[in-house]
Amino acid sequence: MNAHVAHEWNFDGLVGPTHNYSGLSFGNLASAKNQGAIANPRQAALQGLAKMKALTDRGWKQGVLAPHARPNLAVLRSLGFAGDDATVMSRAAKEARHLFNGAMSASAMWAANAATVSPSANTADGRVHFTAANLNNKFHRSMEHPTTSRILRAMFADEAHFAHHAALPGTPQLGDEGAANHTRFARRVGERGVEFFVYGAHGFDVSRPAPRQFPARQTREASEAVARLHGLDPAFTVYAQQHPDVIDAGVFHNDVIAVGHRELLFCHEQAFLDQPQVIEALRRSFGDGLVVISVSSEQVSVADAVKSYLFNSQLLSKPDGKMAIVVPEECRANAAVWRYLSELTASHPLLNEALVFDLRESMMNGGGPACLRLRVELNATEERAINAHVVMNDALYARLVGWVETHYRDRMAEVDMVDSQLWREVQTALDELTSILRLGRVYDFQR
Ligand code: SUG
Repeated sequence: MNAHVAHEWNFDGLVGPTHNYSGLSFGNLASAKNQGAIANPRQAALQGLAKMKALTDRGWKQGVLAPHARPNLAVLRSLGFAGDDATVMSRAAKEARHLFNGAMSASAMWAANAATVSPSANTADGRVHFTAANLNNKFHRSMEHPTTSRILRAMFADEAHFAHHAALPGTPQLGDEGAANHTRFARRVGERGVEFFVYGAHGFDVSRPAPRQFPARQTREASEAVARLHGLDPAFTVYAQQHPDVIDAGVFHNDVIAVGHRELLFCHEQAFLDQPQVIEALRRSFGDGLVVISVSSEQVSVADAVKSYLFNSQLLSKPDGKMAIVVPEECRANAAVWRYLSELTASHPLLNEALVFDLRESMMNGGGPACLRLRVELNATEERAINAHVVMNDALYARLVGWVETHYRDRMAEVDMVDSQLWREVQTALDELTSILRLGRVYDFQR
């Protein structure tokens, strides 16, 4: 057996039954714009599953990351709402709507924010390392990491191969948003390569450049802590700051403006502060052969990039070594973006195919194809050590579609959320899901 035969796996967040539009993410333009819109959780989950199935059918390695239980009654109780479950929910909804909506959010679907993952080829102890993201910039996301950690441990349980780190301390100075601000470059999947950490601001030195209008969710200090925890070699670790102006233009995570895979960096020319130096640092660390596609503002404006999510795409290796790019329908609907992408894939020697998916329900909350997935590079030995029940295949797809159709509603407006019947539905659904995916007891209500 050759341990170097490795694959990039994508574990996609399965959209949870309370998916809704509450406008919770200041700085995320889609979330603000669609506040109060009526969501369709069933459709959202089926759209995500359709992407997973289509990529599986093309031969890419795909798994499923379970949703979280909502409302998060434990969080509401910790904030002083007492009584039975129904009373906690109705009091919170009446007295502190923002807390109630936060406790209802299905935001764990955006798996790119679940954790930062370093493959064994890069880590000092030769294990795959996971650090759950503290997501402390937003109340509704800050409550994800305890459950995320339990789910990741239930999927990657073998301590001989997998190391799990708790989220960093929950202060904005150590704000960590996980893989959405992290990319790995390597000549081949599974080989030692460069880890690229992108932060929005310095957490402690406020004299450094920072966005003015919207928050920088990730700090340099958080990125450095994750690199230390994972035992990364500084010679193969590069840090870069997001351009503060693009954060103010709605680029709340780096994966809204840049994506990388193997030897390719695909980004907007305004993605990083001091972009030429950033690319130079990457070339120095990577060595020869790094390919950079830097898209100019004339080709695609930052505003169009944010609207279409061109860079919130997945780059996937094909058997012949070329790559496909997975983009949302919004790219096809944007004339400038579609023209650019069609010309790129018709002429580029490496990136030669675009795959388009309807992810509208997630997109309306600012979550594109790349937000929905967590990448984990696994060699053959590690692949055999994962929980096989989370691996996408025809049978699991059919089972999960049936599960969604049985348990999910097709409408979620604000009024629909204040309903203790919904809480019971979620519990029933997730109990069943943990047995399908063999996760054990990962939810508070099961413990
Ligand atoms: O954190 N939206 C998410 C979207 C996350 C996208 N992830 C990546 N770019 N990797 C966020 O802003 C909106 C929820 C609401 O408004 O109801 C939300 O949480």
